[in-house]
Amino acid sequence: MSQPLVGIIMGSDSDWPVMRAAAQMLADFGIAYEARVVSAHRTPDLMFEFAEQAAERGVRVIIAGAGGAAHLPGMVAAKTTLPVLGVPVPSKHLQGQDSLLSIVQMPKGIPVATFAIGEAGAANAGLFAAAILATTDAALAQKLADFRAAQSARVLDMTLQDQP
Ligand code: RP5
Repeated sequence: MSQPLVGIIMGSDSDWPVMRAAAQMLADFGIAYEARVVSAHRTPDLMFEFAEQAAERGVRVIIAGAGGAAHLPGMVAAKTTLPVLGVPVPSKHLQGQDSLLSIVQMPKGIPVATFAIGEAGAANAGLFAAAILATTDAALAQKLADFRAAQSARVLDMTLQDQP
């Protein structure tokens, strides 16, 4: 794959089944991405290295997913001015509400765009990354418009069976 424009990172390989939805969306739009495990608390030096080097490597948007005390998106955002999109991964005991609150409650000054818990959030983060890149890519903007039109057409075609 060519030079990644989007960096997808996650705290553990156990996050991948959720974060894969972001990768799928980017792949569907033909956007070059990279996906890797970078843990805030298990590999903090790697996290800083990734965040510090992402922009100079050509990455334009970072999607960061984590579960539990999910500080990865915020810590990465602290080390780069690239847009960071945070995805709360469902956790075992609190179903991702801990992840959501950890990611969304960033103090003033370091923003993280926070998405829904789970696969919908990961997919939307992929779409949002596409929207950011589309601001300077007319062909990608057209793909996004086509995606929306196809989605609307599917809803307009919906029929409800077995109505009493
Ligand atoms: C977080 O801890 C990860 O993002 C993951 O959601 C969670 C559990 O990690 P594992 O114990 O499955 O590696 O750092």
